[in-house]
Amino acid sequence: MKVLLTGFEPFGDIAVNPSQLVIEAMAHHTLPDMAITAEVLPTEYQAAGARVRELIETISPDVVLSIGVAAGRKGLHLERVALNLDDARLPDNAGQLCQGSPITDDGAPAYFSNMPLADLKASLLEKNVPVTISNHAGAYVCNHVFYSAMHTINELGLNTLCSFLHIPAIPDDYDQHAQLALLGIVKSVEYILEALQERITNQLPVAP
Ligand code: PCA
Repeated sequence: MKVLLTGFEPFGDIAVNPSQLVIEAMAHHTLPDMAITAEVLPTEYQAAGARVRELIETISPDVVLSIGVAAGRKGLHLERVALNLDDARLPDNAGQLCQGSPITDDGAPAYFSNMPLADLKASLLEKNVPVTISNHAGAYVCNHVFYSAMHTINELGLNTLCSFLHIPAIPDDYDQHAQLALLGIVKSVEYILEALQERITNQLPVAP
């Protein structure tokens, strides 16, 4: 199973982006029968959107899971909906401020994740991972990357399963408590990939 994982660089008040740390950890992971590409994206609408598209075109992955931090949220959030919308009070790291602009003129207003989110949620809860399904990934760079990935998959007619995972913020000093929490998030990403691999290998339904 070919897997593309992405995270993000720090931005705004987020001095340490836990999604970057997850990606750095996953880049050194080997999981049986999985080829994992793990890359940290710039927190910039255009550059991040273009890069995820390029990675999908090059790798043709079976699974794309992009990861970003959502300050204020607790537990893991599997995102269901990507909107064709850039809209945030905060400029991106390139200084681009987007308020109410479409991501593309030739795409659907929204894409639904094509991952079996309810099944993933159930298997994570079985393992005591606090997780919920979210219907709104925001309209900042995370949503932009999720939308760009779904749009690319649709345009290229790929069977790639794709969703976005929002994870909680960690303290700026990145203490030992945060380090332990981060290990839990890395383990949870492994659980997600293993659950998807099982479904794909055994040809179980993967519809949402
Ligand atoms: N979180 C932001 C962008 C980068 C990240 O990690 C978001 O939720 O849009």
